[in-house]
Amino acid sequence: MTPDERIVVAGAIVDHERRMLLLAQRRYPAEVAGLWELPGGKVEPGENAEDALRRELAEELGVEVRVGAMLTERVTLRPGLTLIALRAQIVTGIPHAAEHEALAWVDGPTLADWARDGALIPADTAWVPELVGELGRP
Ligand code: DCP
Repeated sequence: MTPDERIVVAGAIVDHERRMLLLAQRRYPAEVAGLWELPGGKVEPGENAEDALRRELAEELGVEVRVGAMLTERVTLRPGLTLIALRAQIVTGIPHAAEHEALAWVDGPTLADWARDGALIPADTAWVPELVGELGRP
């Protein structure tokens, strides 16, 4: 990884039963406005991915999260910008859309449907098989 490599970290936030995943609907830019994503944002210099995710989710959703393990897929958004996802669960707060158009909790079959119907940000479809396989597992 070069020094100017930037990471975008997204949160795969699941409920306490690990049955539902939280998706957030983007407002901007125009190419992806209206599409759904795992909420997150860029890791700032001097920050690690876990801290960046906690900061972004506090800003965007108003929640405090416990951060878990990384999902397998890493996506190159463009040269020098890589997207990763970390599992997360809400510890404090009820998520609200401070920066997004809307939020939705979806179960595995719904996530698969939305992905098939093109409702997700293209990059985030990389995580769908892994998430669909995990949601609802005891
Ligand atoms: N992105 C993505 N999937 C996600 C989250 C982000 O493909 N689940 C992409 C969209 C953008 C880039 O990552 O191209 C940066 O995301 P954000 O705009 O959400 O992050 P920031 O708000 O930190 O970036 P900026 O400061 O540029 O607005």
